[in-house]
Parts: sequence; C-alpha cells; structure tokens
Amino acid sequence: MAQFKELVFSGVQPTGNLHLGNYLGAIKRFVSMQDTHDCIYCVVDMHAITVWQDPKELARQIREVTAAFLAAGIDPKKHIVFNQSQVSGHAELAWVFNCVARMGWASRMTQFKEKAGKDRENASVGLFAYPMLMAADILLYRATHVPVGEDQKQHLELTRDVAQKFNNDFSASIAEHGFGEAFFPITEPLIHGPATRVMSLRDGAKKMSKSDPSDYSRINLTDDADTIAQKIRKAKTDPEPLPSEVEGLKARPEADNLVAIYAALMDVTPEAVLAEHGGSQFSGFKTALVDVAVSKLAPVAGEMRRLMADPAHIDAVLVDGADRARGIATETMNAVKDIVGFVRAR
Ligand code: AQP
Repeated sequence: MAQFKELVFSGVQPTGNLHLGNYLGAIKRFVSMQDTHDCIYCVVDMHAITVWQDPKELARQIREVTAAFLAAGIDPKKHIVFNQSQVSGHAELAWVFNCVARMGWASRMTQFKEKAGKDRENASVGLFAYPMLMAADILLYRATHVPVGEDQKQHLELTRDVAQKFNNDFSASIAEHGFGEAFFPITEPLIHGPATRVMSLRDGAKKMSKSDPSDYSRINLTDDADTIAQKIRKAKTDPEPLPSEVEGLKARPEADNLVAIYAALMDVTPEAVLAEHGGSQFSGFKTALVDVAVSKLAPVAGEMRRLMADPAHIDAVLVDGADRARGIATETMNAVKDIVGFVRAR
C-alpha cells in the first residue's frame, strides 16, 4: 500500500448541548494529538442540517463548537480549525462518494436507523447520505488518522470501504495520473482511552447525548460549577461501594461510567482510580469526582464564555482555517476530477 503523510482529521457537529462525552471522547483527544501530528479540526455544519436546525441557532452553535475547540487548547495557527460549509470540496467529493458507495452499505448504518426511527420515509435524504459526506470530510485531506468516540466506528469502517473501492474502481486511472497504486489512504480510526463511550448520568445503558431531553443526563461544557456538582450528585448509581478491581465494574454500568469519567478527566487508568477509591461509598467518590470535574471543566467553560463574547474573532479564525483547508482540498479535488475523467480548466 502506498505511503501517505500522517494527518489527523476529525469533526464535531454544531447541534447544541456540547457535553462531557464530546469533550472526553473527541475534543480532549484532539488537543493531545497536536504535538505529534498535523491536525485538521472541523465544525461539521453540513452534517448538522441533516436534521432541522434553526438558522440563527446554527450560527451561534458553530461559533460555540469553535470556542470549545479553542478553549480546550487547540491551536488554530499551528493546525487548521474551520467550518465545513466554507470549503465546497466536502460537498463535491461527497457526490463522487455517493456514486462509489452502495445502497446496501448505507442502509446498514445504525446511526441512520436510530435517528430516522420508525418514520424513515420522513427522514432527510441527507441523513441517509451522512456517512458518504463524512468519508469525504476525511478523505478530502487524505487524512490517515481520525480520533472519534465509539459511536462513529461504523461510519469509519464505511470510510475505509469507500477509499478501498475508489482505489480499486479507478486503479488504472490513478496509476495513469501518477498517483501510484492508491489515491486515498485507508484511514485508521483512533478510538482509545477510558471514555470512548461516555454514558448518560441517568441511565448507564444509554450514551450521553446532545439530544437527550433530560439535562440531568449530561454535563454540558457550558455548565457552571454548581450545576456540574448537582448533576454528579444526582447521577444514578447502585447501593454497593466501589470495587477494588475493574472486573467488579462489569455488571455495574453506572459505576463503570463514573470511574471512566474520573479516569479520563485525570488522564489515568480506571485501575488507578480504583486503587485510590476502591471500597469507597458513592457519596465520597462523587465528592471527589465533582472536584475533578469542576477543576478541569470550569476553566474551559470560562474561556468559552470569553471567546463567545467576541464572535468576530471566532469568525476570523474560521475564515483563516477555511482558506488553508481549501488549499489542500482544491488539490485533492483536481486530482479526483482527473482520475474520474471530468474535464476542468487548467
Ligand atoms: N457519549 C459519548 N462518549 C464519547 N464520545 C462521544 N461522542 C459523541 N457522544 C459521545 C463523540 O463526539 C464527537 C462529536 O460528535 P458529534 O457531535 O459529531 O455527533 P453525535 O455523536 O451526534 O453527538 P451526540 O451527542 O450523540 O448527538 P445526538 O444526541 O444527536 O446523538 C464524535 O467523535 C463522537 O464519537
């Protein structure tokens, strides 16, 4: 397989209620990849409109996700931060991939099934085509590594399938245009760490989610210290004390979730958390968790509020990032057009 320069790409939808799951499963990990890789982090606003978004709210939410990226520590000068709709290559490449991917592949996507629910006839065509747009987001930059939460695993498998099929279908043309054996890399998903699937604080069997009607199910990145404390104190648990070994968390999803959150916030393993807190009652452990959560999240929330007070600055960051992203995207799209056989100006 051809060698590709290592590049990290990932995105977050501006669909409101950014929560601890988005932070631990994605944004915090984006930050940690900056020292070792070139990174492109995208606010995927075109994905957001696959379900209805109020236009005024959408603009605010795009800025809020950008503020979260910056407040968490992403450096938009060293890396690229932008919103998807400013780079038309995402939509163009998605169309090519709509023609490469098969109906059967898209029909198997569990996220579509869950989000469309029973009223599938009424779901947008965009919701069905979502995974091909996601493949385009990643492959437009020929990204090799994608840090995401567990829920995106199936979409990343489809991205790999799309890349593989494009490379196979067009292999002769790819070689003819001087790109060797493969034009797109087979992207590696990075789904690591203790918090790849943060669960609802009300139900250890449900993913923490932006759209859960109960605000007590999640910790929002904009929550203040009192709200964080209240939500953790009210989090569902069971009557047993914490076990001393991770084995003991197996049939206890709520306990498992709180230990994973503590571990991810502190950058330690669940084993290390249990070595310290094994045998504790939840009341004591929750007090320790409140301290950790507030000390780690309050500065992010504060910085987000400061950044949100200056939307012109956020917009300038996004325009600058989009300009740089467009440079890479245009090169990829010119090559894709040549490979597919489209005629273009030279
Ligand atoms: N609960 C979670 N635990 C760990 N990671 C999570 N992610 C989302 N939820 C969790 C990761 O966050 C990144 C951005 O997600 P997104 O905004 O693109 O999409 P999402 O998965 O739709 O977010 P929600 O909160 O789950 O929204 P709804 O309520 O609409 O279903 C991704 O890397 C994702 O894996």
